[in-house]
Amino acid sequence: MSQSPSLHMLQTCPFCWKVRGMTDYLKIDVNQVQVNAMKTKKELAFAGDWGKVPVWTSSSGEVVVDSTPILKYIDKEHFDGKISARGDEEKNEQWLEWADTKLSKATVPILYGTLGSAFKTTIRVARLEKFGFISRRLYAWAGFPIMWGIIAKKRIKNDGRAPKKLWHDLLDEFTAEFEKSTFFAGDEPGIVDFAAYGYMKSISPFPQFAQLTDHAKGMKWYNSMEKATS
Ligand SMILES: N[C@@H](CCC(=O)N[C@@H](CS)C(=O)NCC(=O)O)C(=O)O
Repeated sequence: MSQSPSLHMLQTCPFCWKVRGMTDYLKIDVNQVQVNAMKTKKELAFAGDWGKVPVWTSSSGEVVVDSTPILKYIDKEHFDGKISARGDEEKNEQWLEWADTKLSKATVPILYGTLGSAFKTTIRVARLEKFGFISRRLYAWAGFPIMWGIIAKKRIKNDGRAPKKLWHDLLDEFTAEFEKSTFFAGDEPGIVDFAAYGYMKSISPFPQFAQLTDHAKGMKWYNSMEKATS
């Protein structure tokens, strides 16, 4: 008897949300395994030295790492590659790359860009993720100066735009590609839609999501994705 596929994940990880959107859309029965945020290397040792989430294990035991290859794999295994076939292949590749470089870099600035937001995010992450008793407390206090003081500050400085402006510019750029259709890929969501949705969805458990909800076109698309995956 074959087992359900499993997804090793972190609750707040944007790359995991990409995969979760697709499995929800395809209504795949997935065994979600929440890894300990402080022990990713150890708990993911079965996947070689990759050491990051998401990790997908198919029902036959095949292990796939890295969110975009996982999306393609799931689509192929469970839906005959129909999702990837939606839209133009070359354009899809170009925009997958766009999502994985541009949108992926916009999540940290909005969540950790100011002292107050970084503090709130860290506390919430500490609550949502699986930690040991001590490491949860350690993370809540030590995580935020690192995320805010080092990583977010550097990204904001490199980009030059305020985190909200960055997101609004990216959503303008993205939604301008499909003015006449519901999704990037047309009337039904394609692979780029799932990638982009994952990054945006990962902000949704945090109060900073309110900074994105006033982007009308972005929210129209986001709500359609939400509906398609529910
Ligand atoms: N390119 C990878 C990035 C995955 C990634 O960076 N995951 C983070 C969590 S959001 C992680 O597992 N970090 C643990 C580590 O690097 O030790 C993907 O798209 O899946």
